[in-house]
Amino acid sequence: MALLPIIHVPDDVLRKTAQPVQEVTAATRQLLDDMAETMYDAPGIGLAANQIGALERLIVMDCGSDEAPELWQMINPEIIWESEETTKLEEGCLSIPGHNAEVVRPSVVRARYIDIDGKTQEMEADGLLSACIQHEIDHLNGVLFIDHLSRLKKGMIWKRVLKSARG
Ligand code: K1U
Ligand code: ZN
Repeated sequence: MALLPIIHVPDDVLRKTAQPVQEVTAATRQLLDDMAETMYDAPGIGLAANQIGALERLIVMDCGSDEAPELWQMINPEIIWESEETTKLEEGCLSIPGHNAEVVRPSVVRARYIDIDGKTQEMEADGLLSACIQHEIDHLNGVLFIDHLSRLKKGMIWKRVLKSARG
């Protein structure tokens, strides 16, 4: 297992589209394990491959508790259904540290993905897990949570981000 450096905005890799994984190999499983270790160490509840500079469609999530962890490791995840009902939830991002904001997203989603054994699976998520899987799949498409905010709110965060990036 290895800890991987997490990439921060305004790095271009966070705006790139990750490519589908063609074959689940030992290297895929190793990368997912390294991503899980990196997510737990951060600490965070999710991590997408773009955030560690790998443009492959891989995500990890754990919205469980310390007593009952619930690790998800997904290959080529996609949303196949989303509810019309929406929920506003506060989000953070390990690639935009120190800037949280409320984001409105579909309350419930159904996702299809490939598991670490190469099997196609489906799952349904609500609450924090729903926001998290949508946030992580956004990363794979080069989308950040601030893109869901008003121009005013996004502009305020972006100004502060660029100021701290300049040092
Ligand atoms: O993808 C990421 O940047 C990870 C991000 C995921 C996320 C958080 C909140 C809503 C949707 C998606 C994070 O994990 S930010 C850190 C965080 O949420 C957290 C940190 C410590 C304890 C509990 C949560
Ligand atoms: Zn993020």
